Amino acid sequence: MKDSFKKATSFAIALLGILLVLACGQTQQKPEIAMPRTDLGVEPLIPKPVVVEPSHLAFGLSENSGIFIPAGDRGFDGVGLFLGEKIAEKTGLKLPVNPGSPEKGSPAIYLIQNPSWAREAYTLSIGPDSVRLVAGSAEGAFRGVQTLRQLIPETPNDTLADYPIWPIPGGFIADAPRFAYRGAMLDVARHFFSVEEVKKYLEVLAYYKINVLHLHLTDDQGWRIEIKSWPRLTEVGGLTEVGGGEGGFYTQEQYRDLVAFAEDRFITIVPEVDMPGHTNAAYVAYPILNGTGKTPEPYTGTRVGFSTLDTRKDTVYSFIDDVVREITGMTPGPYFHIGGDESHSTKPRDYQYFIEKVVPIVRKYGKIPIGWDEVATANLDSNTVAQFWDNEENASKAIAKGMKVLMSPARKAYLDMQYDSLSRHGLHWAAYIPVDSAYTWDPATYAPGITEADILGLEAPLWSETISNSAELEYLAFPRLPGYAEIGWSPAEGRSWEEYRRRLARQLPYFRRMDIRFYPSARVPWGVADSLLPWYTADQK
Ligand code: TNX
Repeated sequence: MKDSFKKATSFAIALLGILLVLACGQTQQKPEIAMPRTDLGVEPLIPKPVVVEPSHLAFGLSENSGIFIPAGDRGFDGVGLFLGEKIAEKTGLKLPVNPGSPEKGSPAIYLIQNPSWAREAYTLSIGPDSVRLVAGSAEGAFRGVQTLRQLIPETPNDTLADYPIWPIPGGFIADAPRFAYRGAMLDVARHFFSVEEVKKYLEVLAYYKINVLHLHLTDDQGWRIEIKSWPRLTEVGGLTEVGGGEGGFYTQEQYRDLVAFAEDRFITIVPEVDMPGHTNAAYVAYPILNGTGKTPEPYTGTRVGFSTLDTRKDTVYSFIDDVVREITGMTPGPYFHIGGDESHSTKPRDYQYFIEKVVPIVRKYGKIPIGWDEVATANLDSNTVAQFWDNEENASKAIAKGMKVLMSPARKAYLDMQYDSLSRHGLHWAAYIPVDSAYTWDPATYAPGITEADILGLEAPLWSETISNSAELEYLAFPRLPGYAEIGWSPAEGRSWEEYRRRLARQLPYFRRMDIRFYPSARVPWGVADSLLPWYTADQK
């Protein structure tokens, strides 16, 4: 028995040897490196790709690798350089981008365009000799690059050769998003966030294939964007914030810089100027805009619904025209957000009149208007988007008008909701949203009457009444944000919290590398001692 087993094994080894020699004979160029067996099927990719077929082989990323991009396509150039930068940040490898034609047999990453494909679709074929990323556009290639980044091991294998090799699990991935609009929103009005803080957020959004950042630029407590024709908006309106801090604002130059940084990551910035309510800071700067009849005073509390523009004054509409003109002039994306929420101090007929006057202004500057769901109470046509946050009746009205709906139900998608009653930051007027609750819902089944075909996408808003810096932002956004990214990108079928939470736990090295001070929810199996997690205090257990 033992003997025959031995015989069989030595026969198998000999056969393997022969096969190996044959295989070497085919490529011939380099000494064969025995790569470890891999499993692409268990990699912690977020969002989960549509198709993943493991080959169990590996691509050895090393100093010998190069990145090749199609000639003459500036978009692909940028994506190739971005990939090179990110590989350098993670591994220290400085790979040449387009170093002439690849040497036969040297391992290379190819970005390849197939213009007949959908814009964000891509495939990744990872084999022993090459990684081939095929995409319909530079944008699709950029999404695929995020998948590739996530597949690079945190640490190299130093035993395979006399230089470090990062084995990338082999196989095939085919992927495309479920929704065209996968957004996050940041309220920079209640508390101001600097350009650097917003860029840090954008960097992580891109990693999870989120493609929109909606900036809530104005509110009762502060006006955050320079408008050259109305300079007091920032000179006066920019100086306040919740809690009495010093506020702040973006100069137009800084705003353009943010937009360009986002554009490099194929993220669209959607600027919001909230009106006719949420406008106290605007009319503290220019009292002529005030529609309340009360003397304007700066406001640094957190109440809502007390302010309104004067909807019957021509000056108000020339003001809005100037604001929309200046901001859309810096906005390459297709949308402009007009707010429209919680205008409790505006009479309903004035509110409707106002929305119906502002929508054409936005259109005049070539943008698609978006408004919070209340805007659906006005007479609008199908070219305006309603952002559902609270009121299902408003959403139904929007759908009846043929408008698309952007899904941000507060009870599931509000990043400013506390995880539980012990959370350090956040509110809980809509719900407590623990990490699993944020993940286990679907935009197309959330409310009766809102179906997949009505939905433009989803967005996770982060209101900033209770947060004022990156650390606090990250406490609320992470680890919930990757879940919204997955809901927006991946198919709904087969989604499971049990499976997802394991992939989420494995984002830990990335969170650490990015210095993301996430909330270490006990519902996620982080796999390290609690004391090694950020924000850990014994009372949180
Ligand atoms: C509701 S959601 C608001 C915001 C607040 C937020 C706090 C929406 C359109 N309006 O003004 O910041 O709740 O969670």
